[in-house]
Parts: sequence; C-alpha cells; structure tokens
Amino acid sequence: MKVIQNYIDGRFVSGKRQFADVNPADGTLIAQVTEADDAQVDEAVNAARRAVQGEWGRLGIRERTSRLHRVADAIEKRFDCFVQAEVADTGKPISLASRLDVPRAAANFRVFADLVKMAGLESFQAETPDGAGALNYAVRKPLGVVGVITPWNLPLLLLTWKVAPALACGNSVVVKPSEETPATATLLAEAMQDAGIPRGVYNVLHGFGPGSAGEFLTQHSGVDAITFTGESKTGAAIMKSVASTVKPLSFELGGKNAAIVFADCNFEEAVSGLSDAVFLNTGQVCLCAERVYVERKIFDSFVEALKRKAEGLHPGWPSDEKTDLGPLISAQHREKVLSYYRLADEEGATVITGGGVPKFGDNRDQGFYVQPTIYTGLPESARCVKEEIFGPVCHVAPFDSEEQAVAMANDTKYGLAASIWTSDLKRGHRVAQQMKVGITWVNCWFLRDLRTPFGGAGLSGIGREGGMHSLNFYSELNNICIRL
Ligand code: NAD
Ligand code: 6OD
Repeated sequence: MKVIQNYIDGRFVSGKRQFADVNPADGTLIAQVTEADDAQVDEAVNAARRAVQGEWGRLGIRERTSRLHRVADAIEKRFDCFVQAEVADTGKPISLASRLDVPRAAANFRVFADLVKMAGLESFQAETPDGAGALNYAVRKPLGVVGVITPWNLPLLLLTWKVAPALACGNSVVVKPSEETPATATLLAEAMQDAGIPRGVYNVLHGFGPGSAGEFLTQHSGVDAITFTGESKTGAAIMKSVASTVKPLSFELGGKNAAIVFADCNFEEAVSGLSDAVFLNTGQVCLCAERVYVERKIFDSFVEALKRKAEGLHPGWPSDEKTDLGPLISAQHREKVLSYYRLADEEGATVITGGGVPKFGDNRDQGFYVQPTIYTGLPESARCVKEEIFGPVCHVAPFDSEEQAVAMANDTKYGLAASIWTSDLKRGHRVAQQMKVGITWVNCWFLRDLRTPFGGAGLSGIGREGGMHSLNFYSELNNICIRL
C-alpha cells in the first residue's frame, strides 16, 4: 500500500500514526497517510525558521522569483501526475483538473513571481515643521514562517494560491492540506526539489484539525501568520486558537452565493453560465451559486432550461473525459448534502430535478455521488436557502423588481460572491455595486484575473488575497522616514 509521508526540512518522513486516503468515486483506498504529531509540527516550524534566516532569506529577488518560475516548470513537467493525483483524491472530472486545477497551480507561481518583481515601493515626500524636507519610503520584508491551511475542493489550486505569493515575498511555509486530499501538496514537494527551492522553505504536514496537525500549527508560537481557506466555523475556531499568540490572519471562508437573472439577459448564456455556477466540481466551489433569483417574466422557462442542463450532465468515472459530474468528496460530506435534500422536502420545496442518489450498477455505487438538484418554492427564511450546502444544488426563486432582487440576494450572513445576468450594462453596474460581497461577476462566473482582490465579507472571510493584496498580507512593511 502506498504511504504518503510528511515533508519536513527537505526530507519525506514517516510518523507513528496513519489515516486512510479514500477515492470518492468508489470508496477504495488510495494510500495510507502519515499523520504529523506535535513533535513533527515543531520540527517543520523550526526548519522553516532556519530557512528564512538562511539561504532562502539571503537570496536576491531575481534569483528567488526565477526559482518560482522553475517550480511552475516542474509542475508542468509533471502535469499528468498532478492531474491523476488530484482526480483520484477529489473525484473531480479529469477534464476539470486538466483545464483548471493544475494549470492554475503553475500560473499562481508565475503570476506572483512576476508581480513581486514588478512591485514598486510606496514613497511620500513631506515637509517638516521647520521647513526641511522628509522622505518616506516603505520597504517590504517577509513575515517569516507562514502556516497555510487549505480545504479539499480545489486542493492544489488553493494551496498554491497561498504558497506562491508567500514564497514570492521571501517567507517559508508549513502547509497543512486537507486530510481528504493529501496527494498534490506532497507531489508539490518534489516539484520544489526539482526547482532548487532550499530545504525548509516548503514543509508539508498531514493530519486533521482539532487535536491534530491543523490545531498544533495554529497554536505554534513560531508561526508568524496563518492563511486559511475553509468553513466559516473552522475559521472561528482558528481565530480563538491563535488569539494568545497574536498573528496576522487571512480567512477565505464559506458562502451562500446569489445569482440574479434579469429578463433582458442573453438567455442561453445565462442558463449555461448558471449551470456551471451551480454544478461545477459537483457544486463544491466556494463561489458556486446556491441561490438563483430570476425575474418572474422568464422564471418558468429559465427553471425548465436549467433543469434540462442538470439532466444533461454526465455523472461518471472521474477519469473518463466525457464525465462532467463527479462524486462528492466523502461519505460524511454526502450525508451532509443528503440531509439538506431531506430538509428541503420537510421545508416544503418543489423538486424540479434530482434530490437523491444516482444508481450505476457498478463500483460507483460504493462512491459518494448525488444527483444534481434544483428546488423551487421555499420561503427565503428556509434553512436550505440560508445555509451553505456545498453540493450540486440550488434553489430558484422569482422576483418582480430590481430592488427586491438586490434585497433578497443581500439577505445573508455570508458575503463571498454574486453574479448578475443582464444585457443592460448600466443596470449591471448599478446592481453589482449594491452587492454586499467581495466578488461580483456580470454575465460571467469564476472568470479570474489573479491580480484582482479575492475574498469575502461577513461570514465569508477576513481580508483579501490576490495581486498586491497577497503581497501586502505576506509581507511586513517598514516605513523609513529620512529627514532631508
Ligand atoms: P474545513 O474548514 O472543514 O477544513 C479546511 C482545513 O482546515 C482542513 O485542512 C482541515 O483539516 C483544517 N481544520 C479543520 N479544523 C481545524 C482547526 N480547528 N484548526 C486548524 N485547522 C483545522 O473546510 P473543508 O470542508 O475542507 O472545505 C469546504 C469549505 O471551505 C466550505 O465551507 C467552502 O465554502 C470553503 N471554501 C472557501 C473558499 C474561499 O476562497 N472563500 C475556497 C474553498 C473552500
Ligand atoms: O480562483 C481562485 O484564486 C480562488 N481562490 C478560488 C476559490 C474557489 C473556492 O472554492
């Protein structure tokens, strides 16, 4: 049986305990994974500290960024290995991993390497009270050791989204990938070795959250900052855990995202865009739309068209190029999603399509598939409309005016993303600016420019990453004031 090890100070190391890495498509065992204990967390943090104080910390920006480009080269060289590992761990369709997850991992390293090289210094010339001048300029320094904790839905994409800017700014990292998806973070260690990243700069610890590697990392006094993506309630637990050591936190958390579809939209584009927004990655993207508001004039035809899209999806083996709907990540997560399908019935929803589990008649019946599902007819106060489900499911409700649509979309404690579908550009701008979220798309969804701010309001997070926002989070600014 394959064993996935921790990666500490440039070496793959085993430990005392192991846990199972399961393929969600059929429930089979992929590997045993080494769980890091508190001593290994300590070793990794100390190795990361030595790295920033040693060779890595002394490298000039040109050499540092050129090595990050080499990490991207090494990912591209091992493209198929990364794709296969990600597909096996997550159950996502191979077509998705090949066009999104793995290319984006390489792009994260290239973009942040170039960005940090181009970033100028902030400077201000001022006048002192006695009439002399003063020059202020800020220099960017690494924070030190960054703890990176990531979820299972886009494992490599989300890990590199944090690791690349952290390293570009000169930090070292200790990463704790999700226990569900340990493989690609471990493969990335091999890419780091190929690229000449010094030992200790990139460390990987496997394990769980509370009482395991995740919590040990957040509590460690040698960690200078924590960047976390995951559920809002985990964010709250981490916030408590780091309180006594006071460190910067970046939180990208959950969502209950809305889409607003106006009658003047390009109907085909909106249906197709919404089908992606609801069902991509089996609905397991934090940006997915679980609440769809459609102008009453086109409500029935829109629901019918979205139903046809859902029923046209091809659930299958993740390694089959034709598959566009994989399983959910785990038996436990499937139980959570199915509990919302049952709740929707209890809350009085009309089931437009789905609501159950598909039958394949082969080993996929031991996997964690659910049907893509559309509901209508729930009141806005229903739990299924208020709580994040994180599956291939949405509730569609009609609206009669722009004001009503905006009010319904904003009636949530989350605030991650929204999409607006209209041919009236003025309305697009007007409505977009009223959305209480961090990211709004007009006539598109999940179209990403890595230089733009990314993050959420309310329960969806704290702070922004992306572009200069990442550089600002992963560095400490020292303002220097010189009397002239
Ligand atoms: P999760 O919060 O259960 O776990 C995320 C990571 O945190 C895992 O590595 C886990 O082991 C670790 N963890 C759990 N408890 C911890 C603790 N007490 N201390 C330290 N680490 C701990 O999330 P998940 O189920 O892996 O991911 C799905 C969630 O992530 C959804 O809510 C989704 O919306 C959210 N998400 C948000 C974004 C975003 O950018 N806003 C992106 C992807 C996923
Ligand atoms: O595209 C990204 O950079 C990003 N952070 C996506 C997050 C998706 C959430 O599941």
